[in-house]
Amino acid sequence: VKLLQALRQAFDNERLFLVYQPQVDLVTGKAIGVEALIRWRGEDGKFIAPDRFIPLAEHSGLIVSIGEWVLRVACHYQAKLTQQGFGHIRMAVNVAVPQFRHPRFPFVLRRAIQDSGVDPSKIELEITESMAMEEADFLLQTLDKLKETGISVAVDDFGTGFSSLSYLQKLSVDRLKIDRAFVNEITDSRRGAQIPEMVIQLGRRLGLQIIAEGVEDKAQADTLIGLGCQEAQGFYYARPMEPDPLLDWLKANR
Ligand code: G
Ligand code: G
Ligand code: MN
Ligand code: NA
Repeated sequence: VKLLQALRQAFDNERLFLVYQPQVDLVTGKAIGVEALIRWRGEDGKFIAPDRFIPLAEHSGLIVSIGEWVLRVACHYQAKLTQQGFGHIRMAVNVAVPQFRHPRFPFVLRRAIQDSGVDPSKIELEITESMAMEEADFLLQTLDKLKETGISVAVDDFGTGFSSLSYLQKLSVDRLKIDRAFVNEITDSRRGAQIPEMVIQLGRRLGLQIIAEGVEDKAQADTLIGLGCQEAQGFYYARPMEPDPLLDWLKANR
C-alpha cells in the first residue's frame, strides 16, 4: 500500500520517465526499432524496478493512467525521431491487460497517434503471451479494431505460456518476441536452441516476424542468425537509454 501511494505520487510529480532500448536487424546490425521501458527514480535517487511496481499498478488500476501516459510520450518521441531523420525506427510500447481491457483504449490509442502526428505504422503494441491466451476472445475483437489505426502488434515473452497454436492463427499479430529465458540458454547445448528454433519456424509458417530479446553476446546473436531469426534486442547491442543518449546512439549507428 505504501509503495502504491508512492507510485501515485511519483506519477503525479512526473518522476516516472521512459528509456528506450534499441532493436536491431540481426544481419546488418542496424537499428530498426526501440522498446519504450518505464523507469521510476525514487526521492532518494534509487530506482524502483518495474517488475515491482507494474504488477502493483495493474492490480490497482493505476496502470490505465500510467499506460496512457507511456503511450503518449512514446508516440511523441517517435515523431521526434522522425523529425531527426529516423522515421524508419519502430516504437514498441508495452500494454498491460487492464489497459487493453479498458473500453476507452482504442480511443486513447487513436488520440495519442493524432496528437503526436506519429506515423501509426511505426507504433507497435506489445501484449504478453499470457494475455493473448487468457483474453483470446476479447482480443480477437479488440485487436482488429486497434489495427484499423495502422499500428502493429507483437506477442511479448513468447514461448513462456504454451499458447495454443490456433489463437496465433486467428489473432492479427505481426511479430513474436522470443522470451529472453530461451535466448539465455540458446548456446548452452543443442537442446537449448530447440525452442527458439521452433518459434522461428512457426513464425515463418504463419508469416510472422520474429525478434529475440535478451541477446547478451555474439555467440547468441550468431546462433539466432543461423536459425533464421530477423531481429534482436539486448545488452549485446545496447542498454535502454534516455532520449538524448538514444538519439546519439542512433546517429553513431546509422
Ligand atoms: O525495463 P525492465 O526490463 O526492467 O522491465 C521489466 C518489466 O516491466 C518487463 O516485463 C516490461 O515488459 C515491463 N514494463 C516496462 N515498461 C513498461 C510499461 O510501460 N508498461 C507495462 N505495462 N510494462 C512495462
Ligand atoms: O518483458 P519485456 O520484454 O517487456 O522486458 C524487457 C526487459 O528486458 C527490460 O527490463 C530490459 O531492461 C530487459 N533486458 C533487455 N535486454 C536485456 C538483456 O540483454 N539481458 C537481460 N538480462 N535483460 C535485458
Ligand atoms: Mn516488452
Ligand atoms: Na519480454
